[in-house]
Formats: sequence, C-alpha cells, structure tokens
Amino acid sequence: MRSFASIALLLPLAALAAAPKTVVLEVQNMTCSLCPIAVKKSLQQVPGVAEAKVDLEKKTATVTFDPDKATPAALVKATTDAGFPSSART
Ligand SMILES: [Cu+2]
Repeated sequence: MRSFASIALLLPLAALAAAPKTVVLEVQNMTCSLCPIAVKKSLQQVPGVAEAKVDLEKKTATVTFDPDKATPAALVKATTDAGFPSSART
C-alpha cells in the first residue's frame, strides 16, 4: 500500500513538467562580440527557452528548453532569421 501511494503522488508531477532538454547549436556568422548578444536574444524569444549561452570563440549556442514548447528546429530557425544560420549538433 505504501509504495502504491507514493507512485500515485509522483505521476501527476511527471505529467506536468517535462524534463528540460539541452541542445548545442553550431552558429555561423558570429564575427564580433556583439553577435553573441543578438543570437542570445533571438533564442530567448522562442517560447519554452529557459536559458541560452552563446560562445563566440567556439561558435556555439547552448540552449536549455522545454521540449513541450520548443524544438531544436525552432531554435535553428530563430538564429537563422536573425542572420546567424545554425544547425543542431547531434
Ligand atoms: Cu557582430
């Protein structure tokens, strides 16, 4: 009985919040220290994005997002629309 009760408590929580996912994007066209800011802003405008870290030297953006609301394709589109074509590293 005890284990059944704890499972019943845990299930609704798991259904509410999907675990955040992290994806690394290879970002093109970043040439100066202002570019990462533009990339970061474009990513933060995507619904479901919790955090975006952009690395100018490595030409990457590390994005944490809610997989129920955002997709890697939406993240790629956001930076591409801002002038920085990217692709998700797999
Ligand atoms: Cu720049």
